[in-house]
Amino acid sequence: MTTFEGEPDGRGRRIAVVASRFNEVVTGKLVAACLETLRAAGLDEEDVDLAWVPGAFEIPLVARRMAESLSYDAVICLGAVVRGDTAHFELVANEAARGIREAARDSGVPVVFEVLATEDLRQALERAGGAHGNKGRDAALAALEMASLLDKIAKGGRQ
Ligand code: INI
Repeated sequence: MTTFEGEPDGRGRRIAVVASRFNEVVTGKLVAACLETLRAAGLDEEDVDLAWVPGAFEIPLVARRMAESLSYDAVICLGAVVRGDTAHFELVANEAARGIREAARDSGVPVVFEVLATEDLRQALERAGGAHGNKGRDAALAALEMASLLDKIAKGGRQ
């Protein structure tokens, strides 16, 4: 039996980050932790590209474009949808999730989903460097792990 497991090693990787400006007090912290984690994992700065979009609703189009360019080992999506901000919370959160999933499925490139969907800003901040850690860091590690895992599967366990 072969067991496949990816490693969060950033050396030699190219990663794209798509982040939304809406609720930037949260997403800025997600982006900072994500970039710092990629750097600490060995990625060179020139091998990380960052695209800002207006809101979470716009993330899927840009994530898909970046994934389909096949220029990256993984694409990381960072956003914050807060229920208190809008009546169409569910629409924005669901469309972001669906679009990001489809970008990964259609491109074959890992597209990591860290679009927070919370009741209020406090809950979002707790996940952006507060009591619940920083989901930007988790996203970076997930992207690197997935890139490594797909490489290993492509080699069929002969490494
Ligand atoms: N976008 C977010 O990223 N988070 C939100 O909480 C949010 N709310 O609450 O409305 C939000 N709306 C904007 C949306 O993502 C689009 O940018 C906008 O609808 C234009 O297409």
